[in-house]
Amino acid sequence: MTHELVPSPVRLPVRAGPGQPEPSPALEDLYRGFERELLVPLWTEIGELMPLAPRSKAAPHLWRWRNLVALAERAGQLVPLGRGGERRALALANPSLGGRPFATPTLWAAIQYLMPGEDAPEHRHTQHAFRFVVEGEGVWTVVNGDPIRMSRGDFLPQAGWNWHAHHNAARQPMAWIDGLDIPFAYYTESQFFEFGRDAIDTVEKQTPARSRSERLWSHPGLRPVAHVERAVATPLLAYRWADTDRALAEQLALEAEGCTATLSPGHAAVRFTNPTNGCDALPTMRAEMHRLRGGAASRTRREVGSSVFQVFDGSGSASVGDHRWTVARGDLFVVPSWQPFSIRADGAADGPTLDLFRFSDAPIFEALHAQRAQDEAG
Ligand code: GTQ
Ligand code: FE2
Repeated sequence: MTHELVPSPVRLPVRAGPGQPEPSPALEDLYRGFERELLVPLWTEIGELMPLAPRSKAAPHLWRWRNLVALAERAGQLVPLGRGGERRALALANPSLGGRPFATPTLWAAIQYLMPGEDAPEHRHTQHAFRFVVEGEGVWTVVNGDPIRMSRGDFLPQAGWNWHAHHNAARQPMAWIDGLDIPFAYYTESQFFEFGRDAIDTVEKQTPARSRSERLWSHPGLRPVAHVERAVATPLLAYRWADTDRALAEQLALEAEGCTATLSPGHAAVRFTNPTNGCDALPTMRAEMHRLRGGAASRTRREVGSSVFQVFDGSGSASVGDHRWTVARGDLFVVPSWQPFSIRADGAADGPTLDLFRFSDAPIFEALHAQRAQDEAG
């Protein structure tokens, strides 16, 4: 390991500004003294360190699903899967985060790919994770020995430190997206990792339609009385598309009947929550499904913290900061902290909806009482 022993030079003021000293040979000498002693004065850095509002280092960016799938398919042919590499996962690398595999300063988003019959080996880590499926089926993710079917539209949380492996029981490959708090754990230096068994049990290669977790926890409003403790992460390991779809459809129908408010006209959304406490399913990540009626637009909003969106169905446009893209099924885009964003669905009210999966780091900022949001005009 090499240590950088040369301090970065203290910025000499070109001219004195508000709260800045007059340049002089004596001042220059003082600044060289700071450098030798590894000191940096606040007055040269304060604008960058304490801006009036968040100025994200991340950039808004869009990744096209068809391009990701094509590369994942190639990786499936060329890159073997096994111990050490652990997963055939391709992470979205934000163009403004120095080439690191980070979608935002806190969030990892990757496309993962399994060939027919393949197993991703068992491991566990403190980073929280989930899978979201935009297309395909045939893979079971095995969490603490419980095989969980993965199908289109399903949200599958895997809280930190649970053993997990993935098994493709089908004759065709499958791709999905992973969301993890890897960058957050990286910057806060809080990661632990353990390898599991090299091969998962044949029992765990079973392919039940319903997992043990769902049989116990997937009954709305009903909680097993033997399990009344609050759990920091959800014990329900699969949130099925049929339920999410119905919740969104009914929300829009009730809005049309004048019986409920939505986020804005024609914009319904549901959040995936932990049935033991009503909070977010995972301690560090919020996950939601949004539905916009044809022609409807979300409000324009800025929020502390960052988000990743994936279009689940339909088409429309997304606007983030000064970027604007047309989006279609599978496309992914990131919203950096405090950048204004909005979404609009193509078509007319009686046409198809625009459905978007969204995840964010909001629970971190809410826990720290650092969350802020602002609605913008237009
Ligand atoms: O599937 O266990 O995209 O551990 C990154 C790290 C997926 C996984 C990722 C992981 C996994
Ligand atoms: Fe993992």
